Amino acid sequence: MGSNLDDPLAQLRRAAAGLEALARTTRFSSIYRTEPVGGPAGQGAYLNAVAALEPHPAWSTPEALLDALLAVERAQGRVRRERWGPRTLDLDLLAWGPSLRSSAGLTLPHPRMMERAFVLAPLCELVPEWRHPRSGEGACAALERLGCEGVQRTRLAWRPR
Ligand code: A4P
Ligand code: MG
Repeated sequence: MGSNLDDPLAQLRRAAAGLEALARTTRFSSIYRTEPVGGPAGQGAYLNAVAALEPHPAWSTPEALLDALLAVERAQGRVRRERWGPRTLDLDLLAWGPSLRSSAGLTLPHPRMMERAFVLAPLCELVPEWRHPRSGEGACAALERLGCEGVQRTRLAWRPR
Protein backbone atom coordinates (compact mmCIF):
# COMPACT_ATOMS: atom_id res chain seq x y z
CA MET A 1 0.00 0.00 0.00
CA GLY A 2 1.14 3.52 -0.65
CA SER A 3 -0.01 7.08 -0.07
CA ASN A 4 1.56 10.49 -0.48
CA LEU A 5 -1.40 12.81 -0.14
CA ASP A 6 -3.87 14.05 2.43
CA ASP A 7 -2.40 12.63 5.63
CA PRO A 8 -0.76 9.45 4.35
CA LEU A 9 -0.53 7.92 7.84
CA ALA A 10 -4.29 8.23 8.29
CA GLN A 11 -4.76 6.76 4.80
CA LEU A 12 -2.64 3.72 5.63
CA ARG A 13 -4.36 3.21 8.98
CA ARG A 14 -7.78 3.30 7.35
CA ALA A 15 -6.60 0.92 4.64
CA ALA A 16 -5.26 -1.46 7.30
CA ALA A 17 -8.67 -1.57 8.94
CA GLY A 18 -10.21 -2.29 5.53
CA LEU A 19 -7.76 -5.15 4.94
CA GLU A 20 -8.40 -6.63 8.35
CA ALA A 21 -12.08 -6.86 7.46
CA LEU A 22 -11.17 -8.96 4.38
CA ALA A 23 -8.91 -11.44 6.09
CA ARG A 24 -8.84 -14.20 8.65
CA THR A 25 -5.36 -13.10 9.62
CA THR A 26 -3.41 -10.04 8.68
CA ARG A 27 0.18 -9.08 9.41
CA PHE A 28 1.73 -5.73 8.60
CA SER A 29 5.26 -4.55 7.93
CA SER A 30 6.58 -1.38 9.48
CA ILE A 31 5.60 1.82 7.74
CA TYR A 32 8.31 3.19 5.42
CA ARG A 33 8.90 6.75 4.26
CA THR A 34 10.01 6.59 0.63
CA GLU A 35 11.12 8.93 -2.10
CA PRO A 36 8.66 9.01 -5.03
CA VAL A 37 9.56 6.83 -8.01
CA GLY A 38 8.31 8.24 -11.33
CA GLY A 39 5.26 10.46 -11.55
CA PRO A 40 5.16 14.26 -11.66
CA ALA A 41 8.18 16.20 -10.38
CA GLY A 42 7.85 17.69 -6.94
CA GLN A 43 5.38 15.25 -5.44
CA GLY A 44 5.81 14.54 -1.76
CA ALA A 45 7.33 11.51 -0.06
CA TYR A 46 5.22 8.38 0.19
CA LEU A 47 4.39 6.17 3.09
CA ASN A 48 4.50 2.53 1.98
CA ALA A 49 3.85 -0.77 3.71
CA VAL A 50 3.12 -4.40 2.91
CA ALA A 51 0.45 -6.65 4.43
CA ALA A 52 0.24 -10.43 4.41
CA LEU A 53 -3.33 -11.71 4.36
CA GLU A 54 -4.94 -15.04 4.77
CA PRO A 55 -8.17 -14.11 3.00
CA HIS A 56 -11.63 -15.14 4.11
CA PRO A 57 -12.97 -18.01 2.00
CA ALA A 58 -15.19 -15.51 0.18
CA TRP A 59 -12.06 -14.23 -1.56
CA SER A 60 -11.10 -17.55 -2.97
CA THR A 61 -9.40 -16.18 -6.08
CA PRO A 62 -6.89 -13.36 -6.53
CA GLU A 63 -9.31 -11.66 -8.94
CA ALA A 64 -11.94 -11.50 -6.20
CA LEU A 65 -9.40 -10.22 -3.69
CA LEU A 66 -8.22 -7.52 -6.11
CA ASP A 67 -11.82 -6.41 -6.57
CA ALA A 68 -12.12 -6.13 -2.81
CA LEU A 69 -8.85 -4.16 -2.63
CA LEU A 70 -10.05 -1.77 -5.31
CA ALA A 71 -13.26 -1.31 -3.30
CA VAL A 72 -11.16 -0.39 -0.25
CA GLU A 73 -9.26 2.10 -2.42
CA ARG A 74 -12.52 3.60 -3.61
CA ALA A 75 -14.24 3.65 -0.25
CA GLN A 76 -11.34 4.88 1.84
CA GLY A 77 -8.61 6.17 -0.39
CA ARG A 78 -10.00 8.53 -2.91
CA VAL A 79 -10.95 11.65 -1.11
CA ARG A 80 -10.87 13.70 -4.30
CA ARG A 81 -12.84 12.64 -7.29
CA GLU A 82 -12.36 15.57 -9.61
CA ARG A 83 -10.72 15.11 -12.95
CA TRP A 84 -6.99 14.41 -12.67
CA GLY A 85 -7.35 14.46 -8.91
CA PRO A 86 -4.41 12.68 -7.34
CA ARG A 87 -4.93 9.38 -5.63
CA THR A 88 -4.45 9.21 -1.93
CA LEU A 89 -4.26 5.43 -1.61
CA ASP A 90 -2.81 2.76 -3.87
CA LEU A 91 -3.43 -0.86 -2.92
CA ASP A 92 -1.66 -3.35 -5.17
CA LEU A 93 -1.80 -7.12 -4.97
CA LEU A 94 1.83 -8.22 -5.02
CA ALA A 95 1.38 -11.96 -5.12
CA TRP A 96 -1.05 -14.78 -4.39
CA GLY A 97 0.99 -17.71 -3.20
CA PRO A 98 2.99 -19.01 -6.17
CA SER A 99 0.29 -18.08 -8.73
CA LEU A 100 1.21 -16.57 -12.06
CA ARG A 101 -1.36 -14.41 -13.89
CA SER A 102 -1.13 -12.23 -16.92
CA SER A 103 -4.52 -10.88 -17.90
CA ALA A 104 -5.74 -7.37 -18.60
CA GLY A 105 -7.12 -6.92 -15.10
CA LEU A 106 -4.49 -8.75 -13.07
CA THR A 107 -0.80 -9.51 -13.36
CA LEU A 108 0.80 -11.67 -10.67
CA PRO A 109 3.28 -11.22 -9.19
CA HIS A 110 2.96 -7.46 -9.58
CA PRO A 111 5.01 -6.65 -12.69
CA ARG A 112 7.15 -3.86 -11.21
CA MET A 113 7.64 -5.10 -7.67
CA MET A 114 11.11 -6.63 -8.13
CA GLU A 115 12.52 -3.27 -9.25
CA ARG A 116 11.10 -1.20 -6.42
CA ALA A 117 12.85 -0.84 -3.10
CA PHE A 118 9.73 0.79 -1.65
CA VAL A 119 7.96 -2.58 -2.14
CA LEU A 120 10.87 -4.91 -1.39
CA ALA A 121 12.01 -3.33 1.88
CA PRO A 122 8.69 -3.86 3.67
CA LEU A 123 8.19 -7.22 1.95
CA CYS A 124 11.63 -8.45 2.99
CA GLU A 125 10.92 -7.36 6.57
CA LEU A 126 7.55 -9.10 6.68
CA VAL A 127 8.22 -12.29 4.65
CA PRO A 128 12.01 -12.60 4.34
CA GLU A 129 11.74 -16.00 2.70
CA TRP A 130 9.52 -14.71 -0.14
CA ARG A 131 10.74 -15.61 -3.62
CA HIS A 132 9.43 -14.66 -7.02
CA PRO A 133 7.62 -17.77 -8.30
CA ARG A 134 8.93 -17.39 -11.86
CA SER A 135 12.50 -16.09 -11.51
CA GLY A 136 13.19 -17.59 -8.09
CA GLU A 137 14.81 -14.35 -6.97
CA GLY A 138 14.23 -13.61 -3.29
CA ALA A 139 12.78 -10.32 -2.06
CA CYS A 140 15.79 -9.66 0.19
CA ALA A 141 18.28 -10.51 -2.58
CA ALA A 142 16.46 -8.16 -4.96
CA LEU A 143 16.56 -5.43 -2.33
CA GLU A 144 20.30 -5.92 -1.93
CA ARG A 145 20.69 -5.69 -5.69
CA LEU A 146 18.75 -2.39 -5.79
CA GLY A 147 19.96 -0.81 -2.56
CA CYS A 148 17.78 0.97 -0.02
CA GLU A 149 18.40 4.54 -1.06
CA GLY A 150 15.33 6.71 -0.55
CA VAL A 151 13.59 4.09 1.60
CA GLN A 152 13.52 4.65 5.33
CA ARG A 153 11.86 2.47 7.93
CA THR A 154 9.87 4.56 10.42
CA ARG A 155 8.58 3.97 13.91
CA LEU A 156 5.13 5.24 12.97
CA ALA A 157 2.46 3.18 14.73
CA TRP A 158 -0.37 1.42 12.92
CA ARG A 159 -2.76 2.45 15.67
CA PRO A 160 -2.93 5.93 17.16
CA ARG A 161 -1.36 5.85 20.63
N1 A4P B 1 -3.69 -4.53 -12.06
C1 A4P B 1 -3.11 -5.54 -12.73
N2 A4P B 1 -2.36 -6.29 -11.92
C2 A4P B 1 -2.48 -5.72 -10.68
C3 A4P B 1 -1.95 -6.06 -9.41
N3 A4P B 1 -1.13 -7.13 -9.23
N4 A4P B 1 -2.27 -5.27 -8.35
C4 A4P B 1 -4.59 -3.54 -12.69
C5 A4P B 1 -3.08 -4.19 -8.52
N5 A4P B 1 -3.64 -3.81 -9.71
C6 A4P B 1 -3.33 -4.58 -10.77
O1 A4P B 1 -4.07 0.09 -11.21
C7 A4P B 1 -4.55 0.03 -12.52
C8 A4P B 1 -5.05 -1.35 -12.79
O2 A4P B 1 -4.00 -2.27 -12.75
C9 A4P B 1 -6.04 -1.88 -11.76
O3 A4P B 1 -7.34 -1.45 -12.00
C10 A4P B 1 -5.89 -3.38 -11.94
O4 A4P B 1 -6.92 -3.91 -12.74
P1 A4P B 1 -3.99 1.46 -10.48
O5 A4P B 1 -3.67 1.18 -9.05
O6 A4P B 1 -5.19 2.27 -10.79
O7 A4P B 1 -2.79 2.15 -11.25
P2 A4P B 1 -1.59 2.86 -10.65
O8 A4P B 1 -1.18 2.19 -9.39
O9 A4P B 1 -1.83 4.32 -10.62
O10 A4P B 1 -0.56 2.65 -11.81
P3 A4P B 1 0.61 1.71 -11.82
O11 A4P B 1 1.36 1.86 -13.09
O12 A4P B 1 0.16 0.35 -11.41
O13 A4P B 1 1.43 2.38 -10.71
P4 A4P B 1 2.22 1.59 -9.69
O14 A4P B 1 3.15 0.71 -10.42
O15 A4P B 1 1.35 1.01 -8.67
O16 A4P B 1 3.05 2.79 -9.09
N6 A4P B 1 6.81 5.75 -5.38
C11 A4P B 1 6.87 5.44 -4.07
N7 A4P B 1 7.93 5.83 -3.32
N8 A4P B 1 5.85 4.73 -3.47
C12 A4P B 1 4.75 4.30 -4.18
O17 A4P B 1 3.85 3.68 -3.59
N9 A4P B 1 3.63 4.19 -6.34
C13 A4P B 1 3.57 4.44 -7.62
C14 A4P B 1 2.46 3.85 -8.42
C15 A4P B 1 4.63 5.21 -8.29
N10 A4P B 1 5.70 5.64 -7.43
C16 A4P B 1 5.74 5.34 -6.12
C17 A4P B 1 4.67 4.60 -5.57
MG1 MG C 1 -2.12 0.32 -8.10
